[in-house]
Amino acid sequence: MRTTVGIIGGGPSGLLLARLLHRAGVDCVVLESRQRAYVERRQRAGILEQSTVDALREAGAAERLDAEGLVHDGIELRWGGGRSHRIDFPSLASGRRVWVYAQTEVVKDLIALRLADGAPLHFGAEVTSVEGVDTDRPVVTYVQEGRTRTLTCDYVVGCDGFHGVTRAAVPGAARTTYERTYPYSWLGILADVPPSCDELVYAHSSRGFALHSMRSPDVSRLYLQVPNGTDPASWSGEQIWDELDFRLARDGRQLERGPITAKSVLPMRSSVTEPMRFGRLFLAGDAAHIVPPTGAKGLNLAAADVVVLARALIRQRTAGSTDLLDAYSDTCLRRVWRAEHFSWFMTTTLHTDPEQSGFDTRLQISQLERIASSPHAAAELASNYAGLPIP
Ligand code: RFL
Ligand code: PHB
Repeated sequence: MRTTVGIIGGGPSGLLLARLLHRAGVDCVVLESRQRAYVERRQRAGILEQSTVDALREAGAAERLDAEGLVHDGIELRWGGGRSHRIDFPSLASGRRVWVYAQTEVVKDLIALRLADGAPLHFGAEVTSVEGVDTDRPVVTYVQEGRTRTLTCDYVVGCDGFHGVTRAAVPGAARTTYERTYPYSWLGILADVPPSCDELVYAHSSRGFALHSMRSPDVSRLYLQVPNGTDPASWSGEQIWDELDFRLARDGRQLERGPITAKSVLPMRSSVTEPMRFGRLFLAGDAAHIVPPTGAKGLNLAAADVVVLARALIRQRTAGSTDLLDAYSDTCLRRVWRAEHFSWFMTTTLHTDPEQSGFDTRLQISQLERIASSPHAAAELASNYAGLPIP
C-alpha cells in the first residue's frame, strides 16, 4: 500500500489531521491498533478550548458539538474551607470560552465522518515499526488480523499517544525528553447524576485536590487526588462521595449523589520530547508531549499540533514549499511549553504534595488569594485556561 501521509493512531489528533488533509485533497491512511468500539469508549478529556472548537468547525466536524456541547464562561476556584472565586472568561480572556464536550464524542464524530467519506481508516492495525524516516520513502510496518503489511508514505505522522511506537523511531541521539512526575494521582468517576454546580469547580483542601466536572446535563464527572498506586477498588462509592463533599464543601451544601458508572486512577506526568520532527516523521499530540490534566490542556494541545501540521502538509502539496514543515516543531513547541507551564502551575497550586510543609501550603493559599484579588492574576489564569490562539 502507498499513501502521501501515513497517520499512526486514530485518537483525536490522528482523526482530526486525517479530516483536515482529506478536505484539502491530500490523501492519507490512518492505522489504529484498537477496535472502533474501544476507541469510542475510552474515557478521557472533557474540555475543549476555543481554538479546538474553531478547528473542529473549520473541519466541518462540529455539528453535534454545536448542538450538544455545553458552553462555559467560567470556572470556580475553592480553597481554605469556604473561600471561593469565579474566573470569568468573557471579561478576562478576550471573549474566549470553553466547551464541555467529551473526547469520546469528538472521536465518534470524526470516525463517522471519515467512514462516510469512504477514506481509509484501519482498526485493529498495530504498527510495529517505522523505517527510513530519513529517506524520501519512509515505510510503516503493521500487523492486521495476524498478517504483516507495509505502508509506504511521503510523510509519516506519529499520533500514537504517549505509549506509542513512533517516538522511539527517532534515534536516541536526535531527541531529548524533559519530564516530571508528580507524587499523586487522580481517582476519576462518572456518575449518572445531574452536575451539582453549573460550572467546573477546582478545589484546594486540607485533604488534597478535588474537581467537579460534567459530561452532560445528566452525567457528572468528578476527580479526587489520591496517592500514587491507589487501587480504584479500594474506594467504595460512599467513601468517594463523602470525600468529594469534604473537599468541595461550600456553605455546608452536599453534592447530589448517583450511581457511579466508571471509576479509574490516572497518574500525573509532564513530558516533552524535542524536536517534534525527524526527517519525514512528525510527532503530534501525546506522542510528543503530555501534561497533568489539571489545566485541561492534553486534548487541546493535540488538536493545535495537527492544525499547524495540516497547514504545513497542505502547503507542501499545493505550493511545493517545505517552509511550514520546517517550522513545525518550533511553532508547536512554543505553545506546548506555555501549556506545560500552565498545567504544572495549576497542578502544584491546587494539590497537596505528601512531603508538603505548612510553609508550602501557605504559599498556595497566598497564590489563590492573589488570583481572587488581582484582575491581572485572574486574567493570566483565564487566558491560559480558555487557550491561546493557534499561531
Ligand atoms: P491518544 O488519544 O492517546 O491516541 C493515540 C492512539 O494511537 C493508538 N496507538 C496505535 N495505533 C497503531 N499502532 C500503534 N503501535 C499504536 N499505539 C497507539 C492508540 O490506540 C490511540 O487510539 O493521543 P492523541 O490523539 O494525541 O490525543 C491526546 C489526548 O487523548 C490526551 O491528551 C488527553 O486525553 C489527556 N487526558 C486528559 N486530558 C484532559 O484534558 N482531561 C482529562 O481528563 C484527561 N484524562 C487523559 C485522561 C489521558 C489519559 N491517558 C492517555 C492515560 C485520561 C487518561 C487515562
Ligand atoms: C474532565 O471533565 O474530564 C476534566 C475537566 C477539566 C480538567 C480535567 C478533566 O482539568
